[in-house]
Amino acid sequence: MRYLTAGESHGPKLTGIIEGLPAGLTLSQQAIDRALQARQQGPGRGGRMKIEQDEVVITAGVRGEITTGAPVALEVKNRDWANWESIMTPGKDVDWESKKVIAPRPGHADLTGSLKYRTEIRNVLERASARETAMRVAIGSITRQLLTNLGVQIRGRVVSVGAVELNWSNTEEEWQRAAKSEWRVGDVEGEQRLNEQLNEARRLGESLGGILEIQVLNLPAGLGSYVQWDRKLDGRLAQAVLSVQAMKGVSFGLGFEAAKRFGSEVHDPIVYHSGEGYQRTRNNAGGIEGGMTNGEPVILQVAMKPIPTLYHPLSTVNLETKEEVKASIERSDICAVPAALVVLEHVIAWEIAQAVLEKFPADTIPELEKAWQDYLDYLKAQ
Ligand code: EPS
Repeated sequence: MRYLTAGESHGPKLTGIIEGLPAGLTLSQQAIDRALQARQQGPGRGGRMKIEQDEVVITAGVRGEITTGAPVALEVKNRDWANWESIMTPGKDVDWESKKVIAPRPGHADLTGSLKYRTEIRNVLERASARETAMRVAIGSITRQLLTNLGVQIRGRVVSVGAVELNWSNTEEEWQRAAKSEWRVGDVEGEQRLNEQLNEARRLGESLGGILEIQVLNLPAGLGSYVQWDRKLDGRLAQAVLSVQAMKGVSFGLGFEAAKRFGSEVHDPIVYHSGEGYQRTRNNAGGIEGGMTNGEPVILQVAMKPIPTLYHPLSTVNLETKEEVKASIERSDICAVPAALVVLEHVIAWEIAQAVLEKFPADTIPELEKAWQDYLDYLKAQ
């Protein structure tokens, strides 16, 4: 499978095309819309999210609710475009002046993008914007539905925001709380500290990043491969995750902590249970060894930097006069960590589905389901 997205933050719409989806997948448009709405939530979001009410329009590759095997085309409209029509309309004479940006924001694509494409900053930030992640959630939601049918579950939680670490002991109850919490955390008292920190950031004109955890459950051993560098699943997941705006680091399982311990404290002993096959006594590897799933949950932690637009801006240079000025202030979120969790769950769903379809190439869902089930039976019978 492959996909492409197009669209500017304040242009008419976002567009996506997926190629290679098997025929016969029953798609719930409501499930896509629920994912889109989840991405818009969370404390710390800015004024834009009061304007948008993201909904997907499927325009190709699906008949009724069933994929046909043809490319699937998707659209998500930008409601805010109504306020930008004179500035952001393709194929028409537009107003180039009133939303021109001449003070690049440190931490953003602004300066380097404008140098590279010899264009003004507006054109750079419109495409670099995290608005694009709405389409990636819609695309990922389709592959998530494919995975759900196979029994694969993806879940996420916020580990920390700024300097606030949340309590966590990995119980089912905490996971349920995290799924419902607006901060996506399992620690009720922690939410209070998060709100206080957010208010402080708002008062100071600051922004906040955080650490997020995503788990993928019920995957069989053997997705991905060790035989060539670009087939290693951890490498592919890392690329997908780091391609999301503001993501700066990724680790698997024990992560960087593994580098500080003896090998015997890091690697996961293998056991055998008749009728169930091989298992591990713990999961420090985060479910991936040799670039392949090993049958344990795949566990990633991802670091998100604070959003670069600051209401109390850093110094920069006016591109026209070359004088030192304060960076431009675009309307912005203060903290988008819970929203980013939704995005990460969905880009991960895409990569996992990709690995599934590489191991079980299939033109149709029944063929995929049969190959999947046969393989699960084979693993259990070992
Ligand atoms: C973004 C800036 C803000 C965010 C936007 C990402 O948009 P605006 O400049 O219109 O206020 O709201 O995020 C979204 C629009 C979205 O859907 O997530 C940026 O510069 O990346």
